[in-house]
Amino acid sequence: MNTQHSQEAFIQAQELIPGGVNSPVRAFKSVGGTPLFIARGEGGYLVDIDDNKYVDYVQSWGPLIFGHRDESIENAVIDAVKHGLSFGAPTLAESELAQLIISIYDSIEKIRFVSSGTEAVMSAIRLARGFTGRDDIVKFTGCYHGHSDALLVQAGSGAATFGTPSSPGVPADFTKHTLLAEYNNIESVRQCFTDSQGVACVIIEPIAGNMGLVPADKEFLAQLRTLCDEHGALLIFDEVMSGFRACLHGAESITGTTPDLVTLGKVIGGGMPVGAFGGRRDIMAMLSPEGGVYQAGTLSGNPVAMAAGLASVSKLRNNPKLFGVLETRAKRLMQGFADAAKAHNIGLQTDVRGTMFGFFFSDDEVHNFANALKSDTARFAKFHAAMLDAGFYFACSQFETGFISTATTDTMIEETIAAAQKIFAAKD
Ligand code: KE4
Repeated sequence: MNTQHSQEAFIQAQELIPGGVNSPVRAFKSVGGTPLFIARGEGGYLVDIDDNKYVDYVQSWGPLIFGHRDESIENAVIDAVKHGLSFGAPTLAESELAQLIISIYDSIEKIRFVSSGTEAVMSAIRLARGFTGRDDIVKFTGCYHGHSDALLVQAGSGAATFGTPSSPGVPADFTKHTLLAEYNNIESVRQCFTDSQGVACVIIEPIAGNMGLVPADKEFLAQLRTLCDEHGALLIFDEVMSGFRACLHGAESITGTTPDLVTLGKVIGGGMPVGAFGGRRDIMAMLSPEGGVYQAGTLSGNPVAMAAGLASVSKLRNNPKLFGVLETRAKRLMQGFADAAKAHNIGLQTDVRGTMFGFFFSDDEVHNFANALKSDTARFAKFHAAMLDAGFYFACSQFETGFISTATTDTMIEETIAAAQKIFAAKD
């Protein structure tokens, strides 16, 4: 692929924007090469500014379950724009989208909209702390919940469960109430409860997508629920990525474990900036202006974003069979990759949950972040570059998840598998 214009654009962008990007993962740092500057989306395709076309398996990191320029979402946005962009006052669209999501998620009795997943999680944690009157929170290594200070933590020294900042600029004081446990390891969670003076909440991606795709074991989530109940802590499912991507009615509907709060984003905005957090009525009642836990946002519930979200989520609710159809396509893609890798003695672990798929270059199964870190990221980087050159756009990090949209056709999937077969066959 000739990517001359992207290369030039990236040089210029780096003079203007740190790293040339407005979100770090986009810079291709973990896979190498130059990020593509995108000119437009067309259904299941991205087109870059050099007019190269790619089958898009990133879909803006999840939101675009109907692909690019979905007609109903586009018309809803255009219609909303004609009534004004923003009012800073209640609109019917906010109540409509709230009612729609509440009707789909059994665990959500009330919901608050914000403008990003980070905001949703940050607010949900403040709410959990306000509701329980406790300060400590438990998260899992490998799970990403946005970039609010308390969640930018890494494992402390030795066996300590208390986290230390994973980023400069985060004071140690801001992470001293964050404890780290190991995904799918209930003993590590028990240890956090033992070490803590009082846990306000446990937050988890029930279907983790930020260490690659690593779903939590059903039994583990059930044990998590029991542990939270024993200690009076809240259980928060961060479904910003998996919400309306793994299934229609939330991870609770396929795992059998019900959270106290859920955070959402991505698909519920249809490609526009929307995040949300919701859950039990008694907990949500603590939120300002009903209760004392403060949270606010100028563009929260923006009517244009609500229109896009309504169009997107309504179509999913009206086509519940869609997840089964897209999961079949995702499974075909992963089976094709697995068969091709096996034929060339390449260790590959694959997994699918609804429209989400993931693969690790590893001989061993991946059940937590430590396992994921052992995968061959150098081989992933080579694979990513070769697939890009062949016209297939995958997430530019081993520790991300791929997505199938309604615009990802069977033909595209077969072409993708054929490209992978060629790449695996090529000698390193
Ligand atoms: P945002 O603030 O990026 O809207 O959402 C943060 C967030 C919260 N929780 C989960 C489970 C998430 O996956 C995310 C954001 N996901 C990443 C992709 N892994 C967004 C891409 C990016 O950071 O540019």
